[in-house]
Amino acid sequence: MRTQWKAQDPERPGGGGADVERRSGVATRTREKTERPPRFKVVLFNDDYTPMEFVVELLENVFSKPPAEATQLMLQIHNKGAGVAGVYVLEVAETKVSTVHRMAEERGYPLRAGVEPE
Ligand code: TYC
Repeated sequence: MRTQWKAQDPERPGGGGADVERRSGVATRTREKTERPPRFKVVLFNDDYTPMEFVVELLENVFSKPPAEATQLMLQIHNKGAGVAGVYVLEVAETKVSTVHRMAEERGYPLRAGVEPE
């Protein structure tokens, strides 16, 4: 039977997981629930030169949209000026934007995408 426990020991009776800070004299308790990381929208912008088929292909291959949904979304961006291609944690959203810009530039298209908080 253990009778000596370090303050942060996860096996310490009544302690551990939601550890109590004892050194400062202020009782604080860390949250047991993990915060959901913030999400970011990847927005695609309309332009007059990028072919519709290329935007549909991007929405299918980079944003994993089924073909019918990709076509609808492309038309919505075409008609309204912009649209949300997907929602991701920041690092993934930024990578999607880089991929869109690289693929468009490779073909000489001016397509632009951006990230904004959800
Ligand atoms: N407006 C383009 C065209 O008529 C199509 C297009 C749609 C371009 C969506 C960009 O994000 C875009 N060829």
